Amino acid sequence: MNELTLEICLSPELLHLYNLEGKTAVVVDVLRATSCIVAGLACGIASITPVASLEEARVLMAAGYIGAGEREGKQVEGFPLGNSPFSYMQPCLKGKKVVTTTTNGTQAIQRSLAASEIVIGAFLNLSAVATYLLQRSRSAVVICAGWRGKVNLEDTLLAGALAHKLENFFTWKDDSVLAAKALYAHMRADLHEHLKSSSHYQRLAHLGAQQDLHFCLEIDRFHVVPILANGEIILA
Ligand code: 3SL
Repeated sequence: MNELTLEICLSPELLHLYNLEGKTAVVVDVLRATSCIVAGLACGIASITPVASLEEARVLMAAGYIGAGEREGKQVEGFPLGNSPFSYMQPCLKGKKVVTTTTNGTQAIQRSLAASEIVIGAFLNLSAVATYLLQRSRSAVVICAGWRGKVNLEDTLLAGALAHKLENFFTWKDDSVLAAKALYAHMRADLHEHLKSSSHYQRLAHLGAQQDLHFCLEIDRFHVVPILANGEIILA
């Protein structure tokens, strides 16, 4: 059997160093894009199409999609949804198609298209993603969305949590896996407390998104695995 490798790309700006071909890419943007996608699909949204630009999103909105737009943490004018997981969980969205564009998360997804498969990860579906990766039995790269090219603590911690769950089954050579795993081991007892001084946590706290911060750090609330298929994210 081929050796399965796990890699962690701490920022999309480092993606040129990784070969995604033949591998599963797990895109993570804990605060908040991938948490929204996981929560929305778990609560009944039919599909979520991630696009890089506001213009692309507006085209799909004109075709009947419900638009979610976020820039700099704020809801974009003219978009019915912002980037709070609670807005994605509204019963009125059941069965609907959503298009989303965010500052970092949807960009990271678009930049990972060279992978054989793209999986959406969050703390909300941590164990489901780990189990899925084991079942797929394919080498994987966790791609942390970060913030405008910079590394984010919350995405690194989620990558470390995945590495922790997979350590008996995958091998790794990169120090990014060791570092993420060590950080997670150090902070896992109280993720929320450790993240309070981190940059994006602070940004969202200033915007009044306390409820989202608590929600996005819940572990295993949903047992779903969103994957990208033909340009839209659906449940595996
Ligand atoms: O950058 C993103 O993709 C967003 O998740 C950022 S925010 O949490 O909505 O501010």
